[in-house]
Amino acid sequence: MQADIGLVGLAVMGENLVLNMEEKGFTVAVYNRTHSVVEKFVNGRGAGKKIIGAKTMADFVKSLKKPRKVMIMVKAGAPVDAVINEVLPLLEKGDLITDGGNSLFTDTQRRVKELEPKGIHYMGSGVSGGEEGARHGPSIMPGGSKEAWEIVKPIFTKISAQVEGEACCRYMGTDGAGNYVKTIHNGIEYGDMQLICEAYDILRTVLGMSAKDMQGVFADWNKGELDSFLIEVTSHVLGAKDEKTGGALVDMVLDKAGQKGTGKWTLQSATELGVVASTINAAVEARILSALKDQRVAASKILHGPKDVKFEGDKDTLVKSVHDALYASKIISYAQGFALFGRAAQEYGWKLNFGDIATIWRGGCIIRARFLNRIKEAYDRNPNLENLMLDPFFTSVLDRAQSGWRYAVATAVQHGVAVPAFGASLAYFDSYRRESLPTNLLQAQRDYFGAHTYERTDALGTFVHTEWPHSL
Ligand code: NBP
Repeated sequence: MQADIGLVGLAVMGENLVLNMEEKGFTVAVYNRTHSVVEKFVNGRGAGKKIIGAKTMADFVKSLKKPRKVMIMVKAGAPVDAVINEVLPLLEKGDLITDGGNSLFTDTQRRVKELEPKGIHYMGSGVSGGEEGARHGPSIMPGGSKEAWEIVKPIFTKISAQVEGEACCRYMGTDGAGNYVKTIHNGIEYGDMQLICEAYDILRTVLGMSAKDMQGVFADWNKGELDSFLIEVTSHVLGAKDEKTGGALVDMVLDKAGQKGTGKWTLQSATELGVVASTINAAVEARILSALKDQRVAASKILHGPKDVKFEGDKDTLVKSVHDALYASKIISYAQGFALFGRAAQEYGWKLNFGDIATIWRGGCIIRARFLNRIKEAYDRNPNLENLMLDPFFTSVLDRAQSGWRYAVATAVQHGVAVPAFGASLAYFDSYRRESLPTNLLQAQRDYFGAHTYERTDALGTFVHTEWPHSL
């Protein structure tokens, strides 16, 4: 028996991807640094299936059909290089390695540069959807040469999620493009989750709603334009009971989160490329602040919020406004993410197809949502759209949602509820849509203390310096 593809790294993602591939008709060879993991898998979940468990890397490579296709599914960073170094001497020209982990796109660019001259195809193929997605159909974002893509295309398009007859896997672009798209996907995921948490916080803190009440609200929202995996997850989480106390399980979960590579990488890239990613930034910072639990507990006894505020408005109106704030902020977050794609494509010479990106995120991945169809349609209408907010559909949604959005943010602020992602999104909208910003004063200040010069509004392109009065 010869394998159609081999996979190295049998942790959560690897194991489930192998079962998915096997179920879709492929024979899969598997290898893992710790061999007992292979034995456990082939004798357990993989038993009786077209799966070849290899004891050594040499046996693993020997079991692969040519051109050999090796998928690496190990921890990102040095482990990926370790696997490449081990497998490389055993491969021949024309063989292919694809890394399915959350690798930094510049690592993939470096690996492509090292391996392609040796005649080995190298791809970075981001995989989203967690355990469930890997097992039954993830969203896959492959990057590398077109030739390499053609080699893995039949397998990847078959194992990925399918939405309306279309595979949630399309070629993203050369070298690190696939990993880059996956990184921004994860950044957007951070944003989506934080926005939902802010909606939840307004409902529970300002309106005093219970988890059970909110479960109904989120379930309801999931039937409309917010229909998405994460809203559904939220309603399920809010509905879960704690067996120990009999109350809502979510109320027993510690409010402390970490943040890993991809959120940070999204922000680093945005800063480097000079693109605003304020919604994602707010989400990452919210996690950083959440991690300061001890400081927050101590501060809660010293720093006080607004006193004697009681919500006296209409409850349904606020719930509806929070919905609108969530939807509008989500549009802003995606507008920023896609603007980042636009700049990155220019910078790295990728031909990113924005409609394709929205298409392959519609299924399999964590941010899957009905709303992605609207993004796809926007880029179908205008592939050169400068900012998603300018598409007529999104312009009209923002128009419609903005009064509720402002009301929700203002109410949260009045009640001392932090809404960093709602607020950052609204500030982006209000800055982007204004012909005139207060930056005229900023430029004048800079010229005052540093003779930086400034451009006059009545003589564009001419930079002048003024000896500003030092006393009046
Ligand atoms: P982990 O990220 O936990 O990695 C565990 C695997 O890496 C094991 O097979 C382990 O082998 C192997 N490994 C390590 Br650690 N160091 C190694 C080395 N120096 N040489 C060879 N193998 C090494 O697994 P995962 O959670 O399945 O994720 C795999 C990739 O997919 C990661 O990049 C992750 O960020 C990404 N991803 C994960 C998810 C998710 O939901 N978990 C979702 C999407 C993407 P061992 O058994 O010998 O220790």
